[in-house]
Amino acid sequence: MSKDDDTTQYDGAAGGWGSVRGMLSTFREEADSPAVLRTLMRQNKPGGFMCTSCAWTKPAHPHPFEFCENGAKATLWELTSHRCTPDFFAAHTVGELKGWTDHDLERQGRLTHPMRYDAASDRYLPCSWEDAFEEIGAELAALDPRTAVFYASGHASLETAYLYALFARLYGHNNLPDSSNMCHETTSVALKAVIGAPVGTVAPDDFGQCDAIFFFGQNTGSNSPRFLHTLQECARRGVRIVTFNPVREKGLEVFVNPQHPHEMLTGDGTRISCQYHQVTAGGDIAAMLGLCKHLIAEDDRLRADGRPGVLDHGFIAEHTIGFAEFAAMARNTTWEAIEAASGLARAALLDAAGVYMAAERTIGIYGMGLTQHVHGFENVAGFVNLLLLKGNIGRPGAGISPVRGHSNVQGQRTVGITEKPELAPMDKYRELFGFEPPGETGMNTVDACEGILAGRVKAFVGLGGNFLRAIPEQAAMEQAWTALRLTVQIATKLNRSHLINGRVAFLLPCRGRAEEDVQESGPQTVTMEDSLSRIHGSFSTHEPASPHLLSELAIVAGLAKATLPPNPKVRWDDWTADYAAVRDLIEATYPDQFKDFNKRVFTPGGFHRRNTARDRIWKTGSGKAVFTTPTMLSATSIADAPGRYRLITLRSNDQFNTTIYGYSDRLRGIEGRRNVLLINPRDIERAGLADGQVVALESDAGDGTHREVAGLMVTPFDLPDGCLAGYYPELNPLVPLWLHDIHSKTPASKAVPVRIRS
Ligand SMILES: Nc1nc2c(c(=O)[nH]1)N[C@H]1C(S)=C(S)[C@@H](COP(=O)(O)OP(=O)(O)OC[C@H]3O[C@@H](n4cnc5c(=O)[nH]c(N)nc54)[C@H](O)[C@@H]3O)O[C@H]1N2
Ligand SMILES: Nc1nc2c(c(=O)[nH]1)N[C@H]1C(S)=C(S)[C@@H](COP(=O)(O)OP(=O)(O)OC[C@H]3O[C@@H](n4cnc5c(=O)[nH]c(N)nc54)[C@H](O)[C@@H]3O)O[C@H]1N2
Ligand SMILES: [Mo]
Repeated sequence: MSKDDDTTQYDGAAGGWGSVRGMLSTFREEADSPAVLRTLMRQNKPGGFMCTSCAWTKPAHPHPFEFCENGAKATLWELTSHRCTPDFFAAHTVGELKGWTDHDLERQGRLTHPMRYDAASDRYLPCSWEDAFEEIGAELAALDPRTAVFYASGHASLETAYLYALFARLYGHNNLPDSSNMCHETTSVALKAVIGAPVGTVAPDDFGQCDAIFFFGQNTGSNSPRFLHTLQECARRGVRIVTFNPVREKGLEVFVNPQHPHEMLTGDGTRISCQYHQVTAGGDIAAMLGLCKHLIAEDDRLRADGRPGVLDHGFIAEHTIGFAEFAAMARNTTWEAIEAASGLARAALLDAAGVYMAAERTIGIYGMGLTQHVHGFENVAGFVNLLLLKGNIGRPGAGISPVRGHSNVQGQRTVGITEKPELAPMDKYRELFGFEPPGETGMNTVDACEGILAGRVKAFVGLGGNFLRAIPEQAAMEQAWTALRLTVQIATKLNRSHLINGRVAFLLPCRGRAEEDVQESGPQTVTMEDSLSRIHGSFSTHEPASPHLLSELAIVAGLAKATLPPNPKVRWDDWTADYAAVRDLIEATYPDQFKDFNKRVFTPGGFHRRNTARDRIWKTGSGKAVFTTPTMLSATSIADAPGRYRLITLRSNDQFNTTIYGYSDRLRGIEGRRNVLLINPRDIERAGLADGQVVALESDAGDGTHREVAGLMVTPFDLPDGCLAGYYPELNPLVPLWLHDIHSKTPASKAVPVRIRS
């Protein structure tokens, strides 16, 4: 596919000197000290601490610098020398801070003291930990537990997450939304339904054995850059990498490895994708169906000639259900319909299908481009269809691999953070702690937002994250938020969610993962699970940002102890004194997955948690892997109309979710601003716009609600016709709360219906 000459673009590769410059400038601005450098060198090494950025796996044999530009930025951002102290809060009212940008808020540095909001002066005032716990405990104890929501962003460790979920259930609710609800919830629901395991099936070794990798909607260069090393090794080995993405993402085109002096000096990088298909936003169901249609047609043709086909019929017969119905649908769907819904030409799809047919072993990789759609479930299920056709799940060198977000988001789910009681270890809670856990299904993120809008929710506790900035429907949500009785935010840095407060509001500062955590029994280790289901220990000796900080685990235990009546089996103080005791609880709760947990904490490369689908044991209703017959070709639910565009909200190379490090989206050639509207030159002309013009976007979801973001600069960019792109979280006010994946309620942030107002 050719590139328009007049669009914004970056001609360099991913990695290379640009990534080194990116790291150095963050180092100079944030944390220029030898101690910080020493800590950085221990990042992602066995016995060291695990990166707080993405969830990509950490190898057993790390490189000298086992971190990437963005992993280094995340650490430097946490170990910054800047401090956001009580003096800062004395100097600024909360009302004033509401006018600040996300970047400027977090740039103030690490929070240092527990703070309580004082409505009379509209300021945060320092308070003691004892007073904070006591008041929050009394507030929670006075409420109906079912009106409280305990949110978790995916940073906190397995130990903290286990205790947080236990706290919620002892208190009396399953309202445990987490960041995964906005992210890979589609994966948890769809993969569970079709292969019986809610997580990916690929292990690190599989990348050494595959012949092809298919990529749908994941931006490796920015969001999991260490994975580029694996991709580079694969590409060099001759593995064919085929990408489907409306945006030509640099990291999936060319990579210059900063660990290789020759590449750095010559600038010669490795070509990553051999084919790059700019599918329209929401066009993947059709694109994948096109691939399947061609395979099935070829198989029919060859077998009619008495030759071996291309499908793995043995596998299909033994291990799957639903093939006949799916194949009939694929045969009956016309190429015209597939081309229209995918935005791709039949010839392009045949090229991609050719690679898949020729490959013995294929890995499927995906990210938010598949999950954040109204029919995200069908996207994921469609990808599984494609892999099942050739038996590419549950054998070496093959499998499906969702690339998860936060560094422990997958792990939090593993140890009980879920609103669904059937997924929580209720029997073990009864056995270990002697209480009857709540049986009622709790609230996920969308339910919690609905509950807040309707006034049913009274209290919100946030274990990390920036809930109000990350969710859809921002305007209405911010307004409803102030009616909450209690808001408690456990955080490292100041963000917008700390400025919209309930009537009683606390901001509780915690230590970060890159910092030393000493408790009564001595220095503590915490653990997390990566995207490939490997569990790693994380340990740091870096001095905490302030002597007044508590660990996340100590804060959760402190809140729980102040809220709940005493119970001799529930030993918050002992668990805080020694996190190994919490790992023993995790092992007792999940004996199959966490056998010998304390002994295996520092296994190089982590230890693998068992995934049944990897062993071709399908824990689905039928006991088989499932072919899903889609009833739609587009992952969007709103029909195209004149002037209506599909808006993709995405991340720049200079942010971690709502944390905005800076204004350089180097890999897309967008510098100095985030208030851009990316649109292709043909659409600019058709709409009568001009490059550089400032416009507004309005919601066009047909529900009569006015949603708007103004002040966006028209920026020509290589995108499919009818697709726009811009940055999350600035564009979140445009996403309707009801526009989410039907099965998992993951907000549909990737094809948001909008119109342009000039
Ligand atoms: N540095 C850094 N690392 C991060 C994060 C970060 O913000 N910064 N965030 C972390 C988190 S929580 C997560 S969940 C992950 C997110 O990582 P990704 O899954 O990569 O998420 P996004 O950047 O939102 O978008 C993914 C890609 O989907 C493409 N896309 C959009 N719509 C479609 C579509 O309809 N079809 C297809 N095929 N592609 C589409 C976009 O162009 C983009 O390249 O990264 C994690 N890692
Ligand atoms: N439109 C649109 N919306 C989206 C997305 C999108 O692609 N488009 N992506 C969605 C996705 S995938 C996700 S995961 C969510 C992200 O939603 P969240 O997880 O809620 O948001 P983050 O930006 O990761 O949270 C940043 C804050 O976490 C706090 N923090 C950082 N480190 C720590 C720590 O170690 N401990 C504690 N306690 N706090 C810490 C800091 O105060 C920081 O300000 O956003 C979602 N929203
Ligand atoms: Mo995420």
